[in-house]
Amino acid sequence: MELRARKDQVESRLNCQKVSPARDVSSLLDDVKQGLLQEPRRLPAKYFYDDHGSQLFDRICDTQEYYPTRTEDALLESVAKDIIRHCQPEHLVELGSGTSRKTRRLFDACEAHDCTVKYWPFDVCEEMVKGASASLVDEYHWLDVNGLVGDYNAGLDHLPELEGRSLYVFLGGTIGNFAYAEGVAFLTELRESMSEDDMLLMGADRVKDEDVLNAAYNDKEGVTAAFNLNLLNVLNREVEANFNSDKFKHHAFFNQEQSQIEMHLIATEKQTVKLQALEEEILFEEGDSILTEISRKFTHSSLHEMLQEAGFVLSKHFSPENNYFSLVLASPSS
Ligand code: SAH
Ligand code: AVI
Repeated sequence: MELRARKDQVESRLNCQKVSPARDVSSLLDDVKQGLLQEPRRLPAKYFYDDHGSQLFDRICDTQEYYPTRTEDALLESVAKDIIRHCQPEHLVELGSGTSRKTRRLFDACEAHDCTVKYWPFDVCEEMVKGASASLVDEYHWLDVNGLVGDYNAGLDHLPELEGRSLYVFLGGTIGNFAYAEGVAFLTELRESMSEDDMLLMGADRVKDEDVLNAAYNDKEGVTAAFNLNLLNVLNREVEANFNSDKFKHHAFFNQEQSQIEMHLIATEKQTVKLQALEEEILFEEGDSILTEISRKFTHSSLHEMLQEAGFVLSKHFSPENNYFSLVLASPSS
């Protein structure tokens, strides 16, 4: 095929649109006011994912210690054909799609089954959606990619209405970044936006040896630390703050009682930080912390309970021999 014709053919399969919020959500300034100017200090994890933060997350996935990505990828590779055969989707809608690296296992399975899906990657990071979409149309010559840029916490009602069965995909264990009630509320909202023969494929990280969990969030190369500290750069840029990242350190540990990893930024000395956009200052004492992320770890049964509470009926539960990770395929209960 001539270069021009090939380029046209690729471009006709590539789209990207913004998804407007279906309801009001707090802005970064609101979240900073509520989360940083009061104690205990905390911020929503979605602010990690500016362009640089998203690239750092992608590097985390390749660290030796961060087992979730390769475990889920291997599991998906082994069960993708089963999932596609069972579901026969016309659309694949992915929440928090990032680089879509593992989703390729599903496209490979579609190819094997002659099942031509349209792909709808939905992510808050525009650069990631655009970059991943461009690579995918190049790799899969039959694939239409319609990137969606927006915040899934702002509701799902403004997602495009799709004809035919959709497989909703929510990978990586990102459901663990929601507190229990928020996770159930999010899954309930997702279930309510689904048609009765749509399906959900969700990945969730499992409880395991504490050392393995702690190591995954404290990699030796310091990529997770850089990912956590990058949040301060986001605040410096977006709230005109003057955080000095040399005066904070990354701290991540498994909280057994809550069954979750907690990531914090800890002030290493007493300091005052200015937030110009808010005309505010924060005084940090040495040792003060900001909770930047929780990452919940599930048991077989806690995962089922959450899905059930959100109104899903489980079709299949896949896990590897070491039970490090789960992939669940579920349908909305009628
Ligand atoms: N699914 C990928 C990426 C997981 S990282 C994987 O399994 O590797 C979490 C992803 O969710 C990031 O790409 C991040 O940008 C996206 N994300 C986080 N909060 C979001 C929100 N509120 N709305 C939309 N996307 C969000
Ligand atoms: C995206 N999410 C599932 C990751 C996790 O493991 O909770 C984010 C992450 N944070 C630190 N490392 C990876």
